[in-house]
Amino acid sequence: MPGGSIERMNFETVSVVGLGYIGLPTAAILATHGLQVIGYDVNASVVDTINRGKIHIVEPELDAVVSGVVSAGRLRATHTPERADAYIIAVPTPFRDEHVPDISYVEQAAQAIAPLLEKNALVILESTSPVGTTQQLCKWLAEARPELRFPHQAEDADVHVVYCPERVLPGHVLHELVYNDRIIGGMTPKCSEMAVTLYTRFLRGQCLVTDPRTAEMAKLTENAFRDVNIAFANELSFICDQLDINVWELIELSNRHPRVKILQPGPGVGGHCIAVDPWFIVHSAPKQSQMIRLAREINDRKPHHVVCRVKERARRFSQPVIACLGLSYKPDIDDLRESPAVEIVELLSGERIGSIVVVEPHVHELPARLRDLPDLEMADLHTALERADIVVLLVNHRQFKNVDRRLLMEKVVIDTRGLWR
Ligand code: SAJ
Repeated sequence: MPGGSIERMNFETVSVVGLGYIGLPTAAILATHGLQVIGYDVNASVVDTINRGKIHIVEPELDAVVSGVVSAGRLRATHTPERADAYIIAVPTPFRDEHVPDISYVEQAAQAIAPLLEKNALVILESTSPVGTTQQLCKWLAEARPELRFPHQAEDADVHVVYCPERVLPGHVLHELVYNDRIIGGMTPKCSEMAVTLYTRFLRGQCLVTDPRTAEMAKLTENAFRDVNIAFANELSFICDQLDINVWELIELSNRHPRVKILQPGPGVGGHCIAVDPWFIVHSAPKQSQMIRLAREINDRKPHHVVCRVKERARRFSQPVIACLGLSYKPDIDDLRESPAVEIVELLSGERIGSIVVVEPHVHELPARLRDLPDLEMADLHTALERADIVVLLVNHRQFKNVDRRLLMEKVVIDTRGLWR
């Protein structure tokens, strides 16, 4: 730890701004560790759901934890921001057209909490953010509260500001929140010390202290690293299709080398993180980010490649039934954000090759993007397979793994995940 003695702040109340995939589990974990947590969200139905002890997202075991802390009176959700000792901002940071980062939700969060800030308050930004966002956050807060000193203005600031990225894997959030190491990018050593004090209330991993710009870049780097590695696997799949080689076998064999660990090709890269965050690096340093940009482009090309393969294989049919298995962006979750499977179904529908039957065991209805498309409906797995001429496996859900292989006989099978090889 840089800096002098650790001032043991006695945090009693924490306000979590944004109760989504990161904010809600974080609020719940803090509440189970003796803190009084106020969750603030602009979405009224989210607030109502949480106050009833329920959750609006799918994440293993989160429902039980939220129900417990709400009924114990340790977590409460609200539409209006309330005063606390510490504020954790976990709002979305999407991009606009041309992959320009949109940090307007961070700005709105700053405006919401600024009037409540008191001397010695701690403000933590957890949202994945372009480099420089934490400094910008300090400026927004300082503009709103000119009578307080902020850490970009003075080392001995009144309000302490830290960037501390979330790095948890959807589907394993409650475990990773506690056991992952945490990067702490304080604007000053004192800011970091305070954040370490708060996180060690529940953290079993280590706190790794740095400055906010390095912390912001570290988060982006982790996801860009994974994106580049998936792009390598996806590029191999293009090459193997061309050379008529089984890419799954190829990767399995290559990975038997002690220093080779190739990831898996798929229908493309989805989710709200890996398909988005590398663009924040490209936007900040476009000339220097050539491989990161190319990886994004390769991964974005994959859904089109899958559609071309379906078109080729569909030529021998007139009006085939195409079963598309899975819509979520990865297995065993309900999250459809940036999902390549949704994009593939939409593109296939636009090709008017035949009729499409979608199977997605984790959602009850088609997403808005697909709802009104012609010749497209949802069905259960068995019905879809019975009716299909062409089966396109898009997500390696557990339910699809042990499908009765007799139902696949005499059908064209395009397995984008290597699940049935
Ligand atoms: N994918 C492949 N091949 C692979 C691995 C993944 O095609 O070998 C695809 C998945 O199918 C999915 C996409 O990549 O469409 C992303 O899935 P993922 O499991 O790699 O990652 P996310 O987006 O669920 O979570 C990532 C994690 N980052 C890293 O592993 C570096 C997580 O730790 C982050 O906290 C999260 O992004 C985030 O919030 O940023």
